[in-house]
Amino acid sequence: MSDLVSFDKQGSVGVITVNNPPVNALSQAVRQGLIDGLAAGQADPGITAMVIIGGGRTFIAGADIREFGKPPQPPDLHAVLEKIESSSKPVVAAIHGTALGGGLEVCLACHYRVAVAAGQVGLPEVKLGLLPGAGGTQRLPRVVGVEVALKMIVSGDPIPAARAQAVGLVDEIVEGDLRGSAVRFAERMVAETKPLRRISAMDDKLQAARANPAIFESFRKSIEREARGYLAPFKCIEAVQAAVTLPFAEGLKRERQLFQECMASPQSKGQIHAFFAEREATKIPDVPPGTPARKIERAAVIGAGTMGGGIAMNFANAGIPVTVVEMSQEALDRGLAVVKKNYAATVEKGRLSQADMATRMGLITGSLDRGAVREADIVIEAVFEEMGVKKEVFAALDKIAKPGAVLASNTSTLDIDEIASATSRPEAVIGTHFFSPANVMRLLELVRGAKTSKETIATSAELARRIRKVWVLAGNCDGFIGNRMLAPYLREAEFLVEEGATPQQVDTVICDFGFAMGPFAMQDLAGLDVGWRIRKAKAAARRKDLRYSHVGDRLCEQGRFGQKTGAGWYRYETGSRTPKPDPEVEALIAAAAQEGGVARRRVGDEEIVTRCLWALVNEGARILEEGIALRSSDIDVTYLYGYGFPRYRGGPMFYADQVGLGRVHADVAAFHTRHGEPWAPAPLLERLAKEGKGFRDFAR
Ligand code: T1G
Repeated sequence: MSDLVSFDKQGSVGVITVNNPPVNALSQAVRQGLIDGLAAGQADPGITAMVIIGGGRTFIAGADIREFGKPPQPPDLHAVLEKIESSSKPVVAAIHGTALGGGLEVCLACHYRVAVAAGQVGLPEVKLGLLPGAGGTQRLPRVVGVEVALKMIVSGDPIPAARAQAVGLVDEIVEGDLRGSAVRFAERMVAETKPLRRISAMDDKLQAARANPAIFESFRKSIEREARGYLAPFKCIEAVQAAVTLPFAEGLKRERQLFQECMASPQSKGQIHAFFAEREATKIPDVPPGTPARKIERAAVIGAGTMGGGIAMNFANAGIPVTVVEMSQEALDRGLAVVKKNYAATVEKGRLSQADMATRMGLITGSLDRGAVREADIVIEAVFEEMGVKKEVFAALDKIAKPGAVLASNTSTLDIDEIASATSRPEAVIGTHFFSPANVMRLLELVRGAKTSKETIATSAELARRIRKVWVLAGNCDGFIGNRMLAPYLREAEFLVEEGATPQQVDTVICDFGFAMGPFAMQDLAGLDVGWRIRKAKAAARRKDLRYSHVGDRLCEQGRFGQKTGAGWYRYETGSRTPKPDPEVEALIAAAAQEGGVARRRVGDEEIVTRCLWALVNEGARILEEGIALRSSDIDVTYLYGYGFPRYRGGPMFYADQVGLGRVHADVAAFHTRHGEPWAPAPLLERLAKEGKGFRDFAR
């Protein structure tokens, strides 16, 4: 037997245990171990049945993703599954934790499946830009029917054991000792001489779809919007369709073809990069696992505006009592009413029960007394984005908050060290930059000040995990990682419209590239006045890096702040969020171009992509070499979860590596020649391009 798979007997049942921490991935050694275990069970006359179970915290969570792209090592998973299904002795899968991907495919090759109630099963391959490649698309529809199979495979979301039992995927939910229960279940199957159920031979659940082939076209239509730009979801549908139209063995072949098409596509590389980047971001070299972290049992939020309310909802959603402090009753009532409306909308959509809504609202308390933060383990300030206001709040918190409490600011651009200097405990101050809407957007940018302690970082990271945020640690600078890169991106977008493009052309090109939204529609959503205030503050501070198109200022001077004023870069009909091109804006742009002496011309789509993307990447390279981001993949995570960057492209830095830094640097250098200083290539980009390397190769 291999070290990672053990075989032992319990009564007349052979128990095959997979022990490959942390998630029992199906590495080569595990596959070989399974083959050996099955052979041992088969060969032993004293063995009448077998159980496959996972050691540690979970059943098998899939193929070993780290093996992808490497030369395949035998035995392949198909061979393992063929051995399981063709066994003459019943094989029972015993599921706890998560049976995912290849792990669920192992279960589907077994003759029976039992699970603990907390178990989850799913086929998440589509989230990696792939599809279930070991029979999952052929066996699952044979058990649960085509409709359920399509939902599970195309969404990639796991289902709980009870639901799995309801759809016929799990035969029994067991309590207590899983191993013992599975052995007893196997013995019962033998005693009752139950026929071995080989899923590959089952067909009845496919009849309905065979009689109604339109099911596939309508399912394709139903995902078009959400899966825009993605390859894998549509390949998944084709594979399930093959299960209905082809015999099992042919269907397997078709699945393999489609799997290889996904594996060969750049999309799976982008999505697999995103998978590991998200996990890598949580590793802070000087704040290792085990760094003491304060337990957050109570929280407080200063400010009940859009951000404050959304932040408070995160705490309530995680079961943490939170006090929201405001200056006036009217502002407090308005803020809490928005929170209530947001929860009611979620109940309306059936994604939250009325009872849960009441529980969460019950965890949110409003107060006009700053003293109410006295018991909080963390206080997050979400007040007006102005340094003076922030410092006044922190000076007050310093006197009220209990010793050891984390004092956090939701600032999106301001200097954390200057904010911390208003307190006597800068080690307890950290930036917790949420993204709007804060109860929806998954990204949390934690901003480390010069004096922020490791305990404060560890406590904030643990909190981020509890409120289900994907977090990235950023250094302290103007705009941290995300907004600092966004500034040159927006700068180029606005120069492009001055030079001849239109806002809708730029937005369309950027959306076709895969972004959830283009730069102009995004600004209208966020509000143009935020950027205007920052530009004015910088102008007042005579900041030299202030070269930008003045069209945005012209719009704001006319009170066009975006959706909230019914007009910005676009105009909006009352009650509608649909951006409509506005000839007034066209005229305003032409006037600004003339004023600036800009000769307007036809702007091509390719130029729009490269100028916007490389503006991001060039600034990203500066952020990396300054140590504001620890890794280029952290920048990718920031843009994937905070700015709607297409996941199948892996993030701006990964995308640049895929294109090749030689090409990126050449484009940037050409822009530098044509458009001047703001396009000076980042030294790191220049160096890596010369060395033929990528951002992935950059290590501090
Ligand atoms: N392969 C390799 N490493 C994996 C892995 C996998 N499948 N899953 C997790 N890890 C690593 C992860 O990088 C991290 O490493 C550590 O395990 C803990 O993970 C043929 C083709 C199971 C729900 O997509 O969703 O099967 O950072 O931090 O939050 O059809 O991991 O510590 O070095 O995420 O408790 C399909 C992927 C594969 C499941 C646990 N399976 N994993 O979550 O821990 S494709 C998946 C997860 C496939 C077949 C196809 C989650 C989890 P490190 P973690 P967690």
